[in-house]
Amino acid sequence: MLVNIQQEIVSLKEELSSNQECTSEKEEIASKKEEISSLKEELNECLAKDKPARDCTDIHRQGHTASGVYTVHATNSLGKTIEVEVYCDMSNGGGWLVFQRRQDGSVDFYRNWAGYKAGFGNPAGEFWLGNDHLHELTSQKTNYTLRIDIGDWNGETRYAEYPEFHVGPEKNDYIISFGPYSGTAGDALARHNHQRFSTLDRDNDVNVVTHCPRICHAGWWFEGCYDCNLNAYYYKTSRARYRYWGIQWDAWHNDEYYSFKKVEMKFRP
Ligand SMILES: [Ca+2]
Repeated sequence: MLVNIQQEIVSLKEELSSNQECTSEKEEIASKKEEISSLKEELNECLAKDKPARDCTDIHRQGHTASGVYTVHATNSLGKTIEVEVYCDMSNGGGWLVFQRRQDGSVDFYRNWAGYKAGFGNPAGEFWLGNDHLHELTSQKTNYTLRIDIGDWNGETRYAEYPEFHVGPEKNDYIISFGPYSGTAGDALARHNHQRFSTLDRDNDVNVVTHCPRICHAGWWFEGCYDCNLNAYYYKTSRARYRYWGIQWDAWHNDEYYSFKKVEMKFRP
């Protein structure tokens, strides 16, 4: 009897020790797996460093954490790689490619089709990046998020975000498209989803009796005409002199004579 028990103890001990081996082996495998995944990450970062940046998220990944003007690469309609100077906003998680800014009225935004196509102003100040670049840059990855930061004359700022942001090619009049709203500014852009771009010399809006760009003094994705008009006249006060001419976001300060103080439009993957 005693011998049996002793034998059983020995066999249990053996089993235990073999299990411990098993456990330590598992631990070793797990640690190797971790090592491999960290090496993979390192390799990817290294490869990304050598690749030209396609947007501000690539710039951010390359280790640039200061907001400012950077050069990104895009492919134009002829399939040629081009360099584009953009402003990268590294706040709010970083990697935002800014394509529009209003802040002091130093740049005239009442431009024709060619002006909006090519872009105007300076990325470090007030500017429009250009509709061709918007099409090229938003076509590179499948899901860019559009973010709009707006500041009023009381010093308050609010934002609106829309996933799946894309701007179509010139042959379709730069149709804008995006997904559902989130944010704090309210949704004043939904009405403009899938609209064509219109300028003072090209009325592509859906309002057959009104020339929206002229009435609203802007180049924009007008519908018939707007719930927001962010390229309008810059007033150095909250009160617009002319109705519809102010920088407007109807979901916040819903007043046809209101005009906002600061706007930035940007996107990132
Ligand atoms: Ca019209």
